Amino acid sequence: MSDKILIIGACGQIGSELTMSLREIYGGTNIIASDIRKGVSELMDSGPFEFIDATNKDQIEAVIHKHNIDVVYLMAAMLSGAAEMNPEKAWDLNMSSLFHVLNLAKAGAIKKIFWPSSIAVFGNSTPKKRTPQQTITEPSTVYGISKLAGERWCEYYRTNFDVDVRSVRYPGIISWKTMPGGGTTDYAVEIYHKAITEKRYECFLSEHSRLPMMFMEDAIKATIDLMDVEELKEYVAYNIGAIDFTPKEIADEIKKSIPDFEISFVPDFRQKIADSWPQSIDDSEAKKDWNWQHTYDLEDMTSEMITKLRNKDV
Ligand code: AKB
Repeated sequence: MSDKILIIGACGQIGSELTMSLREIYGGTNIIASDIRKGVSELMDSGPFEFIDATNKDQIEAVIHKHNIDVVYLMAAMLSGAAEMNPEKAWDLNMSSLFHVLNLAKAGAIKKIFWPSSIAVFGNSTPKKRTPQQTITEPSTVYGISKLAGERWCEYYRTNFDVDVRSVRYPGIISWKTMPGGGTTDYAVEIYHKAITEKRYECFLSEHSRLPMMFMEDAIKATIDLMDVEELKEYVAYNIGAIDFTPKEIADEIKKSIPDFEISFVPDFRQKIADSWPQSIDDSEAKKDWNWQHTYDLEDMTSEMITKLRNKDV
């Protein structure tokens, strides 16, 4: 019999595509989507849905019991830009939801957890190029502090209570189906939408801000592959890398399909966040331990984004 899986935060950017992929693999009825708000009809109509406020342990526990859940993907989080505006709310959402799920696993209510970490665990003192798995982690953002603390708590529950919790440090994720919200890497999604609808984009990062990024297909594959591994070899939260580019480089790639596209640069408070993050990621440990390999480069991704967005109402 298939595991019953609960996704908390199923209507967000990664959660929504993860839910649909898991439903395709394991069947709609085995995958319970949940969020504080309703999702798009594709998600609402393809399997069970429950309302859950991720900060409310009773609500999570009730749904776990109701559906006999084995595995939880906890995707609810406040991202970097939004977290700088709401530090306490971000800390509360990002940490209390994790504690609830870790404690439910410790008590034996579920057997496996996926929790997303981020390149935000790194900070200004981290080596910027090909940032290694193990290096200085001194994040300077509210979001980064919550992700680093989360990684340490996952490690603690794994070591002391034998909780099977797994994580990857997502870079910026780019997709055409669902918009991200509140992140620093969001520009790399907005740019495609604006290129198609307005042929111009005002970028909130400077033209040479290089950041690690990944196409959604690769991010979903990394998540599901890591959860499928029999046993974690070494790390609770793995670096995963794919591509890295600057706003100017992505704009130049878009111009190959939309020659009259124009970009301007008006950096805002998110520039400081971007400046504190790595430019590229060394993911050799993930490659070694669970055969991680990305597929999409900037060219493939741009061509798919433009084709798909042109066929969709944006
Ligand atoms: C953000 O920009 O906050 C996120 C992230 C890199 O974790 N996309």
